Amino acid sequence: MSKFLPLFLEGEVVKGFGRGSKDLGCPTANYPLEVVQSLPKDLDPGVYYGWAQVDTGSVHKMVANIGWCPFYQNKQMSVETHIMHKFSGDFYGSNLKICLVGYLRGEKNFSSLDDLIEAIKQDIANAEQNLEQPQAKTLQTNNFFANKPAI
Ligand code: ADP
Ligand code: RBF
Ligand code: MG
Repeated sequence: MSKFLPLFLEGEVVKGFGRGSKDLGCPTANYPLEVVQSLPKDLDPGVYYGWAQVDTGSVHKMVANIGWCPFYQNKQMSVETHIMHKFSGDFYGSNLKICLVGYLRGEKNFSSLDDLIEAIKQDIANAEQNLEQPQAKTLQTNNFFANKPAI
């Protein structure tokens, strides 16, 4: 199931579906299609936890949803990352690096928006816990997140 983990991804933060995830208290930074298309073909869709870095900032905990969002029946697969950090504003156009560390669950359909929000809250709590494990923590300081000088 998790033979591809840890998986490192990088790309620009683009506009998503604008469904107001932010209003739900859970903004998600979306990747462009080219990043989605670069994923291993048989990576399981679902909810992952891991680490995220905006440009050359600090490396924060994150949860990422990879898939078609059955609740919204998207036609195109998406990769969206909620970073567990309070930012002072939007960062569209910035570079986002993420490391997928572990898998939480498959994507589900929900009968109400409240149930979806409740599930996301639980994902965040599970991610918080799992990322405290020493094995997960070593990835926070992986060289992938180092600020390498431009050549
Ligand atoms: P969109 O549909 O354009 O993705 P969202 O409501 O999902 O809109 O909001 C995502 C945007 O919010 C991100 O692209 C980013 O600029 C901003 N943002 C602010 N704080 C966060 C955060 N903690 N995690 C993810 N994105 C954040
Ligand atoms: N969408 C779904 O349809 N089913 C899910 O199980 C699901 N899980 C999610 C888990 C997390 C941690 C996040 C950040 C998003 C998830 N979404 C899911 C995507 C959600 O529909 C999307 O972020 C919406 O734009 C929220 O309004
Ligand atoms: Mg989004």
